[in-house]
Amino acid sequence: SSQAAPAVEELPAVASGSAISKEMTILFGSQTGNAQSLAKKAGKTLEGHGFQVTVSSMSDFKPNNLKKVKNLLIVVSTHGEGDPPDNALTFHEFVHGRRAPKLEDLRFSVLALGDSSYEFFCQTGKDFDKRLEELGGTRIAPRVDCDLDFDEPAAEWVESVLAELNEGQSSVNSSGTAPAAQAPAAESVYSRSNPFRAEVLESINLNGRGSNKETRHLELSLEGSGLTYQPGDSLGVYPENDPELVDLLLEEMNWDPDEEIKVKDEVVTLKEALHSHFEITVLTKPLVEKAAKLSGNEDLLQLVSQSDQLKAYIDGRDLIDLVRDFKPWNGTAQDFVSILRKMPARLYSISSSLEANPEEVHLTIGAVRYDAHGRERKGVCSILCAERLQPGDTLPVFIQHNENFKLPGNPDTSIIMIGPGTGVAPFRSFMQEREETGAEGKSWMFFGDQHFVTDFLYQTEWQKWLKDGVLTKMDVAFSRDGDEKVYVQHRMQENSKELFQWLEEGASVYICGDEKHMAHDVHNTLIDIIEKEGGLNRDEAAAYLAEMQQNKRYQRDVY
Ligand code: 2AM
Repeated sequence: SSQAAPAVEELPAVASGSAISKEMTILFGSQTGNAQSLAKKAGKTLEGHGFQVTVSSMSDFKPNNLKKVKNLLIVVSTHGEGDPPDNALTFHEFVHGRRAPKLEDLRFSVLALGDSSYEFFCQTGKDFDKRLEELGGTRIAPRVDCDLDFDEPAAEWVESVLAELNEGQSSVNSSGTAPAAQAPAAESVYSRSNPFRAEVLESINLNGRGSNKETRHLELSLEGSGLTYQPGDSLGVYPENDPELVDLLLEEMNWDPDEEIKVKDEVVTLKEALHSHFEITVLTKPLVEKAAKLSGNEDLLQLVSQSDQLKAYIDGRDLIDLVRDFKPWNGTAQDFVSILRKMPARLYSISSSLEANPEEVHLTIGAVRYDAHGRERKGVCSILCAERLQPGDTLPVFIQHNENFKLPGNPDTSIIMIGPGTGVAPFRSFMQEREETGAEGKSWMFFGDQHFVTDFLYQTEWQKWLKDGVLTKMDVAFSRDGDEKVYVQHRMQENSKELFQWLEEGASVYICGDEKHMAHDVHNTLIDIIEKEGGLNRDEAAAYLAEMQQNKRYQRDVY
């Protein structure tokens, strides 16, 4: 309803014949915090143009109020196999369900975030966009799908929304971005678009000799940056490509490494551009399609014409494979480089507490190495950290705040932490914080990895916290020490009675780590336990967990 709206100048009539309301609801669904910060930014911009804006997480929004909303912006990311973020799940389900209301008076627009190297690129945004139209809504502006480099398209989307709301002229300043679309004031000057060069203080392999794994513990200095973070936040890191891969590419393409290349407003050598400005390791569908257009190569055009073939081709292959397989490449290096994705930042869950380590940030990074299509492949950032980065070197970093993975506000609240492998990271931060602040709540850690002897990450720290009572209880699952696999969820099952008791007493549950297998299985195990110990049926048990999630007592940081 628009009774409280200030006077509106001449505005075009909408479908219902009434003037456009100056009320705007912005709902976000965010896992890592990007959609959330973009939603807030959009909110500030719209407020600057006289709108009364409500910005809310989808999980905090009462679905029954949807009917009353006149103007709705949705900012939502997509995860895994086209899945909504946790805090979008319930709302996504509601909107797609039979109880969703008719929305003939609704005007809406969707900003979708995603990663074009995944098959179901921006799927959740596409879902909402399609469904809101089906329910009778009218688009304010077309949906915008953003790849990893989302800042510019997101700002353009806000502008197009404003323009359509007949606010266009005043919204665009000379730099092309809306005036209020700047980073919040009173924070560090360093951000995603202006990263801080953090010095490496320490770099240690946490795994013992003979392990199948290499897990880097990095300590970085934030001195002089003004950057701050809370347990549960992540650190964004801009990596550089492996110089060997860069040389291989230059050779393969017969390019002059010293050729000057334009990257945005900068001019750098081709070698430098390939080293630190562009992604050369991942093939995405849009990239291969652009490459086909650029080269006009018949075989490549044929490949991109069939979605299934293209999908099979890009799996496990990189840019070097592409340029080898579809030679020769005509045209300039500049043209070729301009189809590449800008080097995206990698996000790592922070494994330290700032309270306990002033002006430092610690990371726990698993080195990624595997074979595919006859060549050894290496993770860009993890291998930079494991193999090339030395103490004294610097890394461009920024803080990615994550409101969706936070210690309980009340230090007396019990916490249950489930974090096998590098999923241990934020829980080291939680423990350091609780120790440093003298929090009294109980805490229970489930950790797992392959072998006790080589892979018990931060073992002595956990043992000390247990001894000092900072940690109440710890259960570990070493999957490859016995004849049968044991995982964290088996330890949870063995402790189901006590675990359910903790839940009943108000404990919060946190999962961090692998999404596809671990987090999924642990989620189902939680439902099993609630079903069994609570004497509920499956649906009721799922609802119990869903309610915990709604109340922020069940939080996940999964990847
Ligand atoms: P595995 O590699 O021996 O199968 C950290 O990587 C630990 O998580 C390892 O012990 C790994 O066991 C285990 N893990 C693998 N799949 C899992 C799953 N679906 N649920 C829980 N833990 C899993």
